[in-house]
Amino acid sequence: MARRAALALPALAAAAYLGFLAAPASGRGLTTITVVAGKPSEYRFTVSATSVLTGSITIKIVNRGKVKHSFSIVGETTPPIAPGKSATLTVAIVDAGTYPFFSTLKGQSSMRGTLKVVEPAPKSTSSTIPLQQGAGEPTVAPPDGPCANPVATTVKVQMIDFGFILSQTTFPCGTVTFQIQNAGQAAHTFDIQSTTPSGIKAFNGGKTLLGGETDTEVITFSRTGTFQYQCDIHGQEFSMNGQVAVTG
Ligand SMILES: [Cu+2]
Repeated sequence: MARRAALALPALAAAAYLGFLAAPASGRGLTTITVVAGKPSEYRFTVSATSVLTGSITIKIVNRGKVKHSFSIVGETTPPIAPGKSATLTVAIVDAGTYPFFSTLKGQSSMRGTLKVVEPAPKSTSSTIPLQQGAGEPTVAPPDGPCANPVATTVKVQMIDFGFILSQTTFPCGTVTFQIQNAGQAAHTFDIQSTTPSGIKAFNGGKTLLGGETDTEVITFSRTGTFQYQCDIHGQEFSMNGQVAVTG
């Protein structure tokens, strides 16, 4: 099987990601407001919020006056509410705008107002971190051999849900500083192989980074060759892995 490109999103992973984004944030679009009728003025409404968010809006109307009042908005109307009693209306308003409300009872046409409904502000997430240009897969496969001429290199690594973007996937042997940033929302690790003192390739482990977090990891490549990297959490299931070429 051909190795997946670093940016490829497996269908399963993509679906899970979209599902996560579609889930509403807590409290968003679910609003409860209170309307007082009859107090401080018998033929006025007092509303607890001047503007609310689009979505499901629950309105509790409390009659603190001395006569019955009703409350009507977007075609939904309470029954007449006796003094001291309350009623609740739940309405769905999907478009931002200014919506009139009023009492429908005889002689109460002055008892009216408007409710301003606004769109929620866009939720800022770590996924808005600009993605850098990716290097793709290495085009060379250096043989396993000693490092004759060590060079210090810096490689930028971005984690996304679910893959890696490396600023370069081919670099010289020597000390490599990986500047790692999790640009996704899920937690990830960047775990890359190098050659151990006993001469075998082994993973170095990687710090778990939450969405938006960064870390710097310094790895010394004492031999040339190809080396694997992976997310220890999603490496197998979501093919969140790849390889680098370390040249002499
Ligand atoms: Cu991961």
